[in-house]
Amino acid sequence: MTSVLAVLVGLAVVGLGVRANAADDTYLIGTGRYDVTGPAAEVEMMGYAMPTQITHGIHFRQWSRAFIIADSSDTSRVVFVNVDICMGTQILKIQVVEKLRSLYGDLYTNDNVLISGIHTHSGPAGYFQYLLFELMSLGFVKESLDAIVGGVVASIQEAHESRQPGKLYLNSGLLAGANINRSPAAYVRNPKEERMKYMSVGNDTDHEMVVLKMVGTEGNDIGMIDWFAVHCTSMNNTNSLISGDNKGHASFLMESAMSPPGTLPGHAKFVAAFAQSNEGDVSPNTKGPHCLDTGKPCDLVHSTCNGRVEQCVAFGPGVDMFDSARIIAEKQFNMGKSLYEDASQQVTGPVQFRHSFVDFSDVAVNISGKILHTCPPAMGEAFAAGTTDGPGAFDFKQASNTTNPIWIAVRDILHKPTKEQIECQFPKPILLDTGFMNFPYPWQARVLPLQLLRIGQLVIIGVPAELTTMSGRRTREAVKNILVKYGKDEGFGNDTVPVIAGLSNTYSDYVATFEEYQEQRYEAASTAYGPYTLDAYIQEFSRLAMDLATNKSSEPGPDPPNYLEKQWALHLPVVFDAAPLGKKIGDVHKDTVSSYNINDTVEVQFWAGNPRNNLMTGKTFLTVERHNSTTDQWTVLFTDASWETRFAWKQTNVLLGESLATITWTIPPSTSSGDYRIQHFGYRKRIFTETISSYSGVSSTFSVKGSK
Ligand SMILES: *[C@@H]1O[C@H](CO)[C@@H](O)[C@H](O)[C@H]1NC(C)=O
Ligand SMILES: *[C@@H]1O[C@H](CO)[C@@H](O)[C@H](O)[C@H]1NC(C)=O
Ligand SMILES: *[C@@H]1O[C@H](CO)[C@@H](O)[C@H](O)[C@H]1NC(C)=O
Ligand SMILES: *[C@@H]1O[C@H](CO)[C@@H](O)[C@H](O)[C@H]1NC(C)=O
Ligand SMILES: *[C@@H]1O[C@H](CO)[C@@H](O)[C@H](O)[C@H]1NC(C)=O
Ligand SMILES: *[C@@H]1O[C@H](CO)[C@@H](O)[C@H](O)[C@H]1NC(C)=O
Ligand SMILES: *[C@@H]1O[C@H](CO)[C@@H](O)[C@H](O)[C@H]1NC(C)=O
Ligand SMILES: CC(=O)N[C@H]1CO[C@H](CO)[C@@H](O)[C@@H]1O
Repeated sequence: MTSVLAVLVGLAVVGLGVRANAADDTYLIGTGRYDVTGPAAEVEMMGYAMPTQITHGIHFRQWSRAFIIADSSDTSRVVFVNVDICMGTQILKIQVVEKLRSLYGDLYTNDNVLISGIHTHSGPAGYFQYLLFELMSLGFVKESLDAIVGGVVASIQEAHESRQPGKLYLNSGLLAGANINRSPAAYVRNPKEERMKYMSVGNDTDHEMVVLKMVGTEGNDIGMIDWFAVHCTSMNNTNSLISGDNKGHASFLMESAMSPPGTLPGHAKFVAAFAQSNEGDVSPNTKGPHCLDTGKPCDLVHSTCNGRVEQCVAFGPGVDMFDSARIIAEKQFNMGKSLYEDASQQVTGPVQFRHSFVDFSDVAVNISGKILHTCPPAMGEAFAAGTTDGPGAFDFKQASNTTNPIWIAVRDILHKPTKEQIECQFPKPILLDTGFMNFPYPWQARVLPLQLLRIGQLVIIGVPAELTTMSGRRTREAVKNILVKYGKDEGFGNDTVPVIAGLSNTYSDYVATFEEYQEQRYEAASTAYGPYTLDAYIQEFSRLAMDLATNKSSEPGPDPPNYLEKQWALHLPVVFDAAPLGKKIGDVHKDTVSSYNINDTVEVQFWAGNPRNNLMTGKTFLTVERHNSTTDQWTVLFTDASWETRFAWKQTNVLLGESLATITWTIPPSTSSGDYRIQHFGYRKRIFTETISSYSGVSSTFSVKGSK
């Protein structure tokens, strides 16, 4: 009797253990991080399309964080790359894959590498090949693209070199108070029954955060990826210092927390990515929109004050934008860290991937037997109205059809939409018929990449756009349903965890639901391929999911074009740098005072060279150093990648090539008493010879009355 029971129990254990056998729950895990910070001067920032928002220095550096995960037998691998930039782009992906091919043959390809942007609106622009996204940056900016390509590839190389056996765990939880919906008037158009399903998980935004924890076989911490939907628009359109915004800072906070005290930013062994998800209609500015002039709430439908958008701005929870970015970062970090610590759902099962290119200008979408079509891309009027995170200008409003004759005339000069296009995009009032604008090269993409990465029960859905909250929910649900229903043989069960990796591989603006599209707020006006864009995504992702579930390879689809050779780049190079008579570049212009206390801000100004002469990739434009009296040496405590420092650059005399670098350091409460100094490093370009050479400068030594 006992022996029969024992056998039965034994069988049951074996049965339960099928998916958790030794071969199936160990992975080869590699992590890497590299600097991608672009030109810190004179380049438009990507995101707000605000002509005056031009880089003038660095608050903290931008990084690429790469994760390679292979099955234990190393037969199949996927690469997830999270980059502190506004979005992944087609030309970026093309160049990264080309470089990887030359380094590793066909180990890393277009199909198993996913590049997702965090959506910071405070990084240099120009890393695109479609003109719509290059208008404000005066075309293509090679310096921006090269910095990102180089950093992404280097982070993948580091991950490749660091691969080690380890285990993966999943966890998820709800984070309230870190995001709000910025188009609630569109959200409420979704069916009531559907909205009721999500009342307890955030209502009109997703509160759910998903964490993938990576540990070595000895239980040593390796890294994590955290997905949470919130725009990186805590820093607003008046900011000119490069910044990873709330997600970039959350990554730094997690990496610091997992490292010995004093580890400089970018030097932690632990790699933590805070990645973007379905944040299309999701703002971090939790105080909501108000009129700047009266302080009253804006009009809900149009986001206007007295009929215009300029004064309607949403504010974050902090006293200023830096403080708001910090608070939203800390909320994500605290939640992410506790999910990491408590993660117990072990990841088991194969590593797989599927990828298809799809021509979105005409997808036949089968909606319960009725065949409907997506359209060539076009942007609606509300695209020009902007959002409450960064309003537009002129007389554009969200949710409106003003058909102002002046704009109609401008539009028709660029391209007059055909009757078919107007009907296809209806009710979107077309402002830019981008799908037909090809001068000097296309304004918007037609061919889009769709990608699934599978790591055991985790399925990462790589979307080349910004999905609204409800669009993301529908996409996740569709993919999961197919995998669970048809994928038993491939090991998919009810525990399948689908996550949206937003802004991946290519940028194609927004995706609103069909119902939200009717409201024509900003996200709908920017849903480029018409009212059935989301349905097309769901259909095509369902196809990839079906391929995954049934062990079929996926249709590769049409290759995207490469327009690198055609790019217009009107952005001017650095002319030359000089210091005023009697001064050298690197000399102090305004020095520090002799002593400071905790919370004071130290400020020093140097005669400087243009930061574009050398991006100081992997290095720094500044150091804050403490004197060690035992060794008589200086220890670097902060760099330009630190939250506590700011490096601001300003041209003071254009004709004479003179400029100043202002470095500030806000002394944090943990600082020890002692003698300190600040150094500045850079490169200057000489007149006539155009040679570029390095220089440095140092402040006077000052004392800090610290807490230790
Ligand atoms: C849910 O969101 C809608 C707006 O999208 C709002 O009107 C409603 O008050 C919210 N309900 C709750 C319970 O928060
Ligand atoms: C941006 O934030 C600053 C505070 O840091 C605030 O003074 C300014 O009004 C904000 N501007 C916009 C357009 O949001
Ligand atoms: C459309 O989908 C229905 C099922 O909803 C199917 O019966 C029909 O064959 C499909 N039509 C086409 C043209 O694929
Ligand atoms: C916008 O208004 C014009 C004139 O009233 C009308 O003809 C057109 O159909 C409207 N367009 C949309 C997309 O509603
Ligand atoms: C999976 O979920 C479905 C629907 O909730 C349920 O009917 C089914 O019993 C579940 N299967 C398992 C193995 O838990
Ligand atoms: C420094 O500022 C922090 C945050 O505002 C405050 O809590 C702390 O008391 C201040 N410390 C000193 C020594 O002023
Ligand atoms: C000074 O350097 C020595 C030798 O590296 C080290 O042991 C000591 O901790 C340092 N002191 C401070 C205050 O950092
Ligand atoms: C297309 C595809 O994924 N084929 C896989 C089907 O399953 C076998 C056995 O696991 C794999 O070797 C194939 O690669």
